[in-house]
Amino acid sequence: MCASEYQVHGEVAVITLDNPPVNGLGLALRSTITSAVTRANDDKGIKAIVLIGAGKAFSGGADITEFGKPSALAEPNLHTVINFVEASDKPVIAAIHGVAMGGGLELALACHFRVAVADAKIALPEVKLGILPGAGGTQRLPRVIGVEAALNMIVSGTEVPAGELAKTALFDQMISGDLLQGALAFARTVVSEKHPLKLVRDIRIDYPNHQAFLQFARNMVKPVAGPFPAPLKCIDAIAAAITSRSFDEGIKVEREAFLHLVQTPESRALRHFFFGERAASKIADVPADTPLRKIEKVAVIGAGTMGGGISMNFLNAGIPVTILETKQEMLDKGVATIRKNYESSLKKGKLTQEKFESRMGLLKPTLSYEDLQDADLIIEAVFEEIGVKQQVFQKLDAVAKPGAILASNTSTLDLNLIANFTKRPQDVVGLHFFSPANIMKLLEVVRGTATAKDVMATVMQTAKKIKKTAVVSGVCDGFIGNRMINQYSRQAGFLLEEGCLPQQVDQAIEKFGFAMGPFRMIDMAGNDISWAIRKRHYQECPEITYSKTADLLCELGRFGQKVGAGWYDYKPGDRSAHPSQLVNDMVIKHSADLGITRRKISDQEIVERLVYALTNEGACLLEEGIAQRASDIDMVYLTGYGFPLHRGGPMLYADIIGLPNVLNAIRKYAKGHHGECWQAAPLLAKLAAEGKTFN
Ligand code: T1G
Repeated sequence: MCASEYQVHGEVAVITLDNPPVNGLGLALRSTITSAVTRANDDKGIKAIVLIGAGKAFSGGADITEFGKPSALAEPNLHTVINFVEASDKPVIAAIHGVAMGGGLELALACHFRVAVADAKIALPEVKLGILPGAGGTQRLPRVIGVEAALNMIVSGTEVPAGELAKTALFDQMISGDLLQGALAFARTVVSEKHPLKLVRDIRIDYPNHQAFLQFARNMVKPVAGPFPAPLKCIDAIAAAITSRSFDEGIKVEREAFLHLVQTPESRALRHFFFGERAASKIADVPADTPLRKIEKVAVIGAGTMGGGISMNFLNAGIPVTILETKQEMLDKGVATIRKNYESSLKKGKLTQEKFESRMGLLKPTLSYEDLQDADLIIEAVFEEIGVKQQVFQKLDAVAKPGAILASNTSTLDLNLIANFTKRPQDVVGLHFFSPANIMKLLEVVRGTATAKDVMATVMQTAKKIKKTAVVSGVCDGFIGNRMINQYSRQAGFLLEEGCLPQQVDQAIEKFGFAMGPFRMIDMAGNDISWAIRKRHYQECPEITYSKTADLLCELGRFGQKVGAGWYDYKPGDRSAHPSQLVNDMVIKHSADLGITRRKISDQEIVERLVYALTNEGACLLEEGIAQRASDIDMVYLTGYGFPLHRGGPMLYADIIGLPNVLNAIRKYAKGHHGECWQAAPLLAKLAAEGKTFN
C-alpha cells in the first residue's frame, strides 16, 4: 500500500481509494482497503478512520472490467471488504464527493458514518448493467432512505445528488468546504463525543402493508422491464429486506439474485453496451491528447428534414448555427420546422420557454455562402447526388476559412470523392446522422483517406457534446450500418420469393426484439430510397443480386407511408401497417413467375437469415478495416437500427449463440435459394475454428 493511500492526521487514519479513472473496487483496491483498516485498528494511536476517494470520485463501484474474470470473486471480494469495514472496532467515516455508485455506495453504507458534498452523485445503477446491487445495497439503502425512495433508486438506477438525501440517515453531515478537512473534523467529533458506532444493518425496517406496495411496484415495473429480468429481481431483493427474519437472510436473497443475473445474456449485453459506447469514442491511431480544433460556430447547408434535425443537435448544446438554403421559401420552411419541433417540446413540458427562445436565438438563416465564412464546422445535408455534393463542396472550398472542418452527411456516397472536390481533403469528414437527426443517437463518423487526425479527434469530441454515440467508419458503399442493412434487406426479399409474406417476416423479427421489421421499416423510410440504391447497384455492382419483388412494388408507386401504400396499406392519418392483399397476391404471383414452389418458413429461419446476414457482413467490415472493432458494429445497430438491446447487437448475439453454430447455419443457407449471398466471411470462419469470439 503506497503512502498516499494511508495517511495519519493526528488520531485519524485517512485511507484513500486510488484506482483511476473512477476508483473501481478491483482486487488491488479491495486488498488495500482491508490492509489499511487492519493497520488502523492495530494502531493504538488511531481513534477513527476516514475513507475518501482520489480524483473525481469516491468510487464508481465494482470494477466492471473484472466481471467474468476470477479476480472479480478473488478474496478479499467486495462482500469481505464490506463486512470488514463494518466490523471495524474504530469508527469508519466515508467522505463522499464526485460519485458514490454501485459497490462504492455499498461500501459507504457499511461505514459507521457518512459525510458528503452536496453535489456528489449517489446511485445504485447496477440495474442498467442487467444486475442488481450485490453487496448489500438492496438491504442497506432501504434502511437509511426508506423503502419507497430506495426502490425507486434501485429499480431505475438513477443518480440523486447527495444534497437531496441530506436529511436522511444516509448522511450524517454535508460538508460545504474542503471535504477532507470536514471529514477529519467530523471524525474528531465522533471520537471526542464518543459517538457509538452506527451499523446500518441494525436499523429495523418498519413498513406496514408492504405487500400492497410491492405488488403495485411489480405491476408498474413489469411492462417497462420488457425482456430484462433485473428490475423485478431488484424488487424481490428489497422485499427480502422488509420481510426477512434477519439482515443476513436478506443478504442471502440478494446474493442469489445477483449471481443469477450476472450470468444472464441480458446482463452481458448491457455490460457490452456500457463498454462499447465508451470504446467507440477511441480511435486506434489518434492519441487521446490530440489537440482539438475549436468548434464554436457551426453552419448547416440544407434546411430539409436532415438539415433541420442536424441543426437542432447543435442548438440544443448551445452552439450557434447558421443554416443555409438556396431558396427563401425552403429556408423559411426549414426554420419553421425547427421552431415547430421546439414548440411541441415546450407544450409537452420537455423544454422551458427560456431554453426555447435561447435555442431559436442561436439560429441564423441565410441564403448566402458568404455568411459561412466564420464557421468552424460546416455540415452539408443536401440532396444525395454526387453532382450536387460537388457544387456544394467547391463553393465551401472557396468561402470557408482555413481550418474549418467540412462535413458531409452523405449516407452512401464516396467520401474520398467528395473530399477531392476541395483543395483541403484533410479537413473533410463524413458525419452521417440518422433520421430523425435530432433524436437518433447514432452518428457514423466517416474517415476519408486524407482526413486529418485532429479533425477526427475534434468531431468525436463534438459528437459527445451533442450527445451522440459516434462510431468511426472507413469509406465503403453504405459505411457500416447501411452496408449491413443491405444484406439484411436482400434476405428479406428472398424470403418473400421462397414462401413468406411481409407481415410474417416482420412479426418474426419483431418477436426477436427489433423495434420494426424490414418491411415496416422501409415503408417508413421510403421504398423509393432503397429502389434508388438498388438501381445504382444494378449499374455499379451487378454481382449483388436482389429479389425483384421490391422493384415490382415501386413500379406500382407504393413508396410507403408517405404515399399511403407500400408493403402494407395505410389509412390517412394512421401510421399503423395493414397487410395488403394486393401486395401479398403480387408476392405469391412473383414466386410462381420464378417457378419457385413456396414453402413454409419457420420464424427461426427468418431470424437467422436476417441477423446472420448482418453478422456475416459485419465480419467482412472488420476484415476490411472499415469498422475498428466488433463492439463498434454492435453500437451502430443498437443505437441506429433498432436492434434489441437485450441481444447486444449482431456481433455479440453471434458470440452468445456460438460462432460455430452461426457458421453451420450460414453453410446451410449457402445451399439454398440465392446461396451466393452466404459466403461465410473468412474472419467468422477463422474465429469459429479457433473457438474464439468477435468481442
Ligand atoms: N468499473 C470499471 N471502469 C469503469 C467503471 C466501473 N465501475 N465506471 C466507469 N469506468 C470507466 C469507463 O469505462 C471509462 O473508461 C472511464 O471509467 C470513465 O467513464 C456489487 C457489482 C462513474 C458516472 O454502474 O456510470 O458495483 O473508456 O466515460 O462520464 O453492487 O462511468 O476511459 O477507459 O463514463 O465521468 C456499478 C458505471 C458497477 C457505474 C463516470 N457502477 N459508471 O462517468 O466517465 S457494478 C456503475 C458510470 C457494482 C456491486 C456491483 C460512469 C461514472 P475509459 P465515463 P464519466
